[in-house]
Formats: sequence, structure tokens, C-alpha cells
Amino acid sequence: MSEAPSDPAAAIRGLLHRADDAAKAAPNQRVPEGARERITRLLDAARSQLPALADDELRLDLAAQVARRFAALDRDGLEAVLGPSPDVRRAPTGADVDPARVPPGQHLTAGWPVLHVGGAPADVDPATWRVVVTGRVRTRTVLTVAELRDRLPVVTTRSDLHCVTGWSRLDNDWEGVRLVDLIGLAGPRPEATHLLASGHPAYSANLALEAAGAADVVVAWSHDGVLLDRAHGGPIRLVVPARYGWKSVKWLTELRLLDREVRGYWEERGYHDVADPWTEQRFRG
Ligand SMILES: Nc1nc2c(c(=O)[nH]1)N[C@H]1C(S)=C(S)[C@@H](COP(=O)(O)O)O[C@H]1N2
Ligand SMILES: [Mo]
Repeated sequence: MSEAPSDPAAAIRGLLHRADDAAKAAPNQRVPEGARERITRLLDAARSQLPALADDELRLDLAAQVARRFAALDRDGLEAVLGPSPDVRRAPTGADVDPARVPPGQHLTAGWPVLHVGGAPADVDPATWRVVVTGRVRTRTVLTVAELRDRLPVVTTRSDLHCVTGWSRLDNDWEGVRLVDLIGLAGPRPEATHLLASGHPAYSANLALEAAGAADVVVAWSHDGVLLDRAHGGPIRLVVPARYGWKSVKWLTELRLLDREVRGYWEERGYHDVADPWTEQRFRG
């Protein structure tokens, strides 16, 4: 592979370097006001050259590098609301991992794949993002991210994420509030048995209220000590470790309590209502 300036890979790397230089000009890694636009322009330019790369692996690698830098810009917006966060770590995948921790048909990933349908929201303002708890509740309750943090006990949980497509990511440290506490604030009515969680853009997933009440089910704004970036559902997402990943709704906007099961996006398309990865409840029988 040539490193001549006409090489698109070299051009992309050059743009990434310039974007990094612009970001480094910031005190405490924060992107200065003026630099954000410049970095966005450089990253857009890098992204527009990706299709020129014939080598799939190289293209994917550079695409990931571009995506990571866009994600850092997003995180910066969330930090303005919730304060700074330290660095990222890789999840365990080695021979030292107890195989009993891995559900059947799953393989471990050290990185963190981004998976969703319909695209992430084009623009997110963490200061005004709201989640509403509604349906069979005593008090319809609407909270911003800061209100979630201030009005409910903040918890950190460590749990595994199992995507139905086959990857699992172990030892995710989530910071947020327990779903059961959030629902408790709205006051579930006695007839409430199920939950439909919705997120951007028209995504949803159903859960039995019993499963939603597990102590490790959280509405999270931070992952492995780093505020959630937009690709992974920032500013807030649902995390349901005991279910396949599709129940962990990103860009969470609504929790609707119901007196019956109402199917969400994938469940309507034949995926399992329960979705226990340990018994491989991928599709409805
Ligand atoms: N809003 C929304 N949330 C979503 C999805 C989606 O398409 N839209 N995909 C789900 C699926 S299938 C998985 S495995 C996880 C993946 O989360 P990640 O992209 O942070 O790895 O998000 C879930 N939450
Ligand atoms: Mo998934």
C-alpha cells in the first residue's frame, strides 16, 4: 500500500491528524468553541473519502477511527451537562474468561459494536432530552437527564450485553438510575403488568414489568466511566442485561406501563417477547 499523498488512506489519516491537533488545542481535552466546527469539517472530509478505499478492512478501520472522533464530539456536549469523564477500556475476551459466562451461540468482543436500525438522532441536546413515564401510572412523569440524576439514587452496575446477532460484551460498568426506582416515582397502577420502552426514532421493545424490576436494569448515561456517546444511545439508554440487547433501548424517550403485552419494533417482526439469551429465545416459536 503506497503512502503517497494521492493515496486516499494517507489523505484520510492526514485529515484525522489535523482533527486531533485541533482537539488537542483544548484545555482538559475539551473541544474549544471555535474548534468544534473545524473538527467536524475535517472529519466530514475524511468520511467523504472512505468510499475511495478498495480494501474492506482498511476502510472499516478508518471508518471506525472517524466514528470515534465524531463520538468524542458528542460526549463533549453531554459533559457540559453532567461533568467530565475519564477514559475507555476494552472488555475481557481472553482464555481467563469463565465460559459459563457466555450464553450459547455467542462470542466475546473486546470493542463495542454499534448496532441500531433507523440511524442515531441527528442532533441531541443533553440539557433538554427528556424521558416520560406514562400509561398505567398514578402520575405521568417527565424528567431531564439531570433530573433523573438528582431525584433518584444514582447506581453503578456491572453487567454483560448480549446481542442476538451473536456478540457479547462482558463487564460493562453502567452509571445511571434503576428502572424500578424511576417507575416507582411515577407510581405503577395495580393493573400494570408490562412495559413498552421507546427510543429514537420509532424504536421500541416490550418487557414484562417483573423483568424490568431487576436490580441490574438501569437507565444509564455513562458506560465504563465514560459518558455515553451518541452512537451508543447517549444521552440516556435502557440497559436490560438478562435480555438480548434489542431490549436495551437507546436514546430512551418513553416508558409506557401497560395492562397487557404490546409488542415493540423487533417483537412485531417475529422476535421473542421475553428474549432470554441463556435459552436462546431469539424468535417466537
Ligand atoms: N433506539 C434504538 N435502540 C436500540 C437499537 C435500535 O435499533 N434503536 N438496537 C438494539 C440492539 S439490537 C442492540 S444489540 C443494542 C446495541 O447497543 P450498542 O449499539 O450500544 O452496542 O442496542 C439496542 N437498542
Ligand atoms: Mo442486537
